[in-house]
Amino acid sequence: MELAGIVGKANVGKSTLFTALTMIDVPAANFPFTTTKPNRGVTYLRVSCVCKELGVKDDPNNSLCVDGTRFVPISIIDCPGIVRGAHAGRGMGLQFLDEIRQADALIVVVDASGGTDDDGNPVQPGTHDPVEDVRMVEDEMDLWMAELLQRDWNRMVRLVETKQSTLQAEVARKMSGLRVSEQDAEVALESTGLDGSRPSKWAQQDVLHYVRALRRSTKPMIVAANKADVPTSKDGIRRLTEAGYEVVPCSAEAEKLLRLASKRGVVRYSPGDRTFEVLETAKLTPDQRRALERVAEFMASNGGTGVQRLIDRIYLDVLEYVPVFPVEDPSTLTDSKGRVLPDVYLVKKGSTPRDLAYKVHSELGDSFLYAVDARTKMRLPSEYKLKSGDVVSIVSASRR
Ligand SMILES: Nc1nc2c(ncn2[C@@H]2O[C@H](COP(=O)(O)OP(=O)(O)O)[C@@H](O)[C@H]2O)c(=O)[nH]1
Ligand SMILES: [Mg+2]
Repeated sequence: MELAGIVGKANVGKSTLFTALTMIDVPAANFPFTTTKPNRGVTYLRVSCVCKELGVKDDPNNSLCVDGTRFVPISIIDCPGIVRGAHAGRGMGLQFLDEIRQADALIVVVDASGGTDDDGNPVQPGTHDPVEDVRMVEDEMDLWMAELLQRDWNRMVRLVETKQSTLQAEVARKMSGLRVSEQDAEVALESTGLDGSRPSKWAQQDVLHYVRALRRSTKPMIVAANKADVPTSKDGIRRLTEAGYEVVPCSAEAEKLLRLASKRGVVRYSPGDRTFEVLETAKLTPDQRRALERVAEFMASNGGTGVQRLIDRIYLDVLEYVPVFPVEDPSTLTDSKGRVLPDVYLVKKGSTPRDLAYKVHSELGDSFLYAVDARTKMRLPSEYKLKSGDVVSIVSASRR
């Protein structure tokens, strides 16, 4: 399952966001969730399902379908608050960094209203620049990654310069726990213009420059400009955007309130909706009514609470994942158990049918022969780039 980490300093709303994202109304009993830790949960990416277009009633297995929307489960972690010096073990530093090793991407939560200082203490709104908070997270990660490399630097340099290995192979080996591949290591090297055959000539700054490129491509981030319901957030959101970050203004608190109210049957609201409908006005106290009115006002100006948009943007726009539907039988659109459109897989943009086969199962990848487009029943060329909503059947040598 895909995994996103929620990171940021203390008191910006990480746990509120985590609670909102994981408070789910849909039956989810059949997923092998990693609920062993309290800070791990499951949220959903919402993509449009192909069931309506194809005129079938689906029987989802690895995801859920509600009225033509596929809910693709995404694992999320609420990380401990991060402080400057975390890479050297300050605060809960190393624990934070350990938690995000396996993440595909990071949601960096900031208090866009500028009402929280470096250590998480409340201050006068508008007095703290949220850009600094994103930089802090970036810096701590870069220093941590640089240290990881430098610990073994001399040995790596020797192997590379005696041509027993390459820098990208050594970096990938050293950082495989962070899901850094040899190709990632090579792309980062090219983007910096550093000489990978002479790492002994690299200065400390070069190492930092290199890991920054590596971090950007292997742990891309989106900024949750949280507390966007507070008026002073306008300025913070502008600063974050001007600094070049992918920014999604949001209110975790509003989303949490709506998901709770929806659970209790007070409102009709589905995550990602731009508005909600009050169902039981009579049951509300004046305070609750006012709270919902404030949420409605905020949503009208923000186009919703922004919380679901975070997940959609990070997976579909930042990571550029493409949802595809593998089936075993292209005529019935079923798997071996007869389930119609059982699964949706997220593949990276540019993936081929063989890449999909590997994602389903490494053996299926190894024995891959070709794939068939279930809509046209035509064989797909081997270099075909999968598109969103493709329904494909993989034909392998091992299949009878
Ligand atoms: N106004 C506003 N306050 C929020 C929002 N999200 C969280 N908060 C408040 O910010 C404080 C810190 O929230 P919490 O989730 O515990 O932050 P964490 O330390 O980052 O996990 C709490 O008082 C929350 O009620 C939001 O979207 N808007
Ligand atoms: Mg927290």
